[in-house]
Amino acid sequence: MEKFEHEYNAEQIQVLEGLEAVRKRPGMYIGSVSIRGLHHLVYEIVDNCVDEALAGYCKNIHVKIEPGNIINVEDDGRGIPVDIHPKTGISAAETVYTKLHAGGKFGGDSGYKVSGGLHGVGASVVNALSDWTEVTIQRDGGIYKMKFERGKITQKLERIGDSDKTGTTVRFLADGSIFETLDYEFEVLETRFREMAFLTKGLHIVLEDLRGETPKKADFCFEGGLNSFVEYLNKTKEKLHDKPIYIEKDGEFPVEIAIQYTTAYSETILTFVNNINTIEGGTHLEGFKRALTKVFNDYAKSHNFLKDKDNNLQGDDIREGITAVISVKVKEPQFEGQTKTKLGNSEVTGIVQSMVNESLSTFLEENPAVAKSILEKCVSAARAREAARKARELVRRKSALETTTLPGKLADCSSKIPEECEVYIVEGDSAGGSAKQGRDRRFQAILPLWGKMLNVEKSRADKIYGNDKLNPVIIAVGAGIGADFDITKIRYGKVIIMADADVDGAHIRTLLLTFFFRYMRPLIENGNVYLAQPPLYKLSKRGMDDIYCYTDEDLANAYKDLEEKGIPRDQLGLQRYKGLGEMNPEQLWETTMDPARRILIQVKLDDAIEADKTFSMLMGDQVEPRREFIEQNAKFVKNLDI
Ligand code: 0RA
Repeated sequence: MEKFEHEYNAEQIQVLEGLEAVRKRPGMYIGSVSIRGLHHLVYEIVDNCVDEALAGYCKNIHVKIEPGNIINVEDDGRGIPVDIHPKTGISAAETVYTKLHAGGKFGGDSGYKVSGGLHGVGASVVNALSDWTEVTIQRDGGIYKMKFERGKITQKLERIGDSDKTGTTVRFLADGSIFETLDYEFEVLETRFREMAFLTKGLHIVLEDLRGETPKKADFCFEGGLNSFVEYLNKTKEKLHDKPIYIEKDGEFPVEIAIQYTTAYSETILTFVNNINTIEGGTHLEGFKRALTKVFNDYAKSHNFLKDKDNNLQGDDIREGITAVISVKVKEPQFEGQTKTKLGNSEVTGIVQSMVNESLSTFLEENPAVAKSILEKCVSAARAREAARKARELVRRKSALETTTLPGKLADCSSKIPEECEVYIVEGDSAGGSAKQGRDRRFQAILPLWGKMLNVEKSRADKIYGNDKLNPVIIAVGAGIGADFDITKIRYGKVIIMADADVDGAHIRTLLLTFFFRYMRPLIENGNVYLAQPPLYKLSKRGMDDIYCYTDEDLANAYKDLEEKGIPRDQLGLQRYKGLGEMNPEQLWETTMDPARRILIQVKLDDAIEADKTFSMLMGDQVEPRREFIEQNAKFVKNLDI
């Protein structure tokens, strides 16, 4: 919005070409045309409203999903300027919706969007990818309206009435010929808006879904900002101190941090740059970690928490059980890394570091009781780390002696090409036996597990190394665990969990997924983890091929199909499978293992934040939230869990 004194005629031509380019290669601008890209359109529009809120002018954002998947976003900001450039006749508002700002958000290394200051960056992209867009602006005593189709103006901005309010309303229908689906997922938008509301203290965001018979509504406003975020993440965890530690400073750039320790063994640190989740971390996280390590070590030494003064606490010890959210606003962020979600600006490290150094050491001096409970936990984490190191060395030495011995129970496949190999992790000896006989041994390996699996959510790393249930899994996968995990070393392209479709099966599935999530997360992120889907029913009749049904719905459909072919229900034998063990090797192959016929569910990590919460809740100490979750998701849990 800064300059409107360009050569407009030339500019205009460029505008059209620009939006054509967006329609030709939408992925460059919004990542993909899947549901993810679709949701991105809404985020682009809402981001502009959040910018207006950050500038101090907008308090409320109201997002509606209307019937027909029309999105309506209304804010009470100043309203996009409506003044018209005298030479060109083009309004500022029209320019915002038709001018493609330099570079695409996902396009190469230039032009990454800087939220918090630069208005209207994505609006033209949304416009270009929409069947139609309507913009209504209230400002300067009037109501103004303009319309577009597929990015081209069809109704110039005109004053249609009077208003003493200010604000902007955008309504659009995404282009069905571009997107794979137009079906917005309420829960996905809800999660993102909750996050946005946490990140912008006091901003009120309402999301309404008016598509179904019963409308849905989510309403977010957090006066506590990041403190509220951390409390939300820790809802089902045991806290070491009541209130989060809060750091907020506007130095060279704004930094906001909230920290709360729990009794958990995992660490959850979320980082944001200009409200964008930097999943791969970067210099802000680096600065935070350095300060944390230094401040706690200094405090431990000066207050005699360490027996051996030369023995420092390590970063990992100090981060055990931590939940923290870090939010920085940087003018020209450099994003690096595989998914361009790692902050690269080197000046950020030192600034965050000195800020945290100062605030945190003051906090500890002023709150000795909190300092004590955190440090006691750090010290016991350090002891456990030492024990873990010994356990690990023992494992290493053993395996060095026995030269890469694979677990005795593992029936390996003959191929050694990871991309084509799969390992089935199977619960129980009898199912394991059938799987071994039924498999295609060229590329399918079987690893049977039995007995009680370790709950990693309640165990420290020292219990995990050398654990007789997990060790075979670690060695079979072959890529190490934790910080040592190396995805390039995996021995199988597919790691498939095969468990019964009952409560015990769900339990073992959850335990294994928790383990993969906490100790081999790249395996999930890379899409290597799958759940096998054994059938629930078999329908049979003499002279007819058996029909396997994987859900109750499948069964109902099969009955209907057969009835239409003149085969009534009472002539059919129905077998209900209670467990994998009831199937013979051949059946197991046909229904659950044959790549041509089986159903595999790929475990995805769309939202690591929510997954983290779910795992700590499902596998953690508190019973009540778990019971609630299972009641609310009874069907979900029964069929699939997580
Ligand atoms: C630039 C200047 C001004 C408002 C905005 C942008 C603005 C953009 C959007 C996009 C969605 N909602 C918005 N609200 C405001 C106002 C400049 C002024 O009044 O002086």
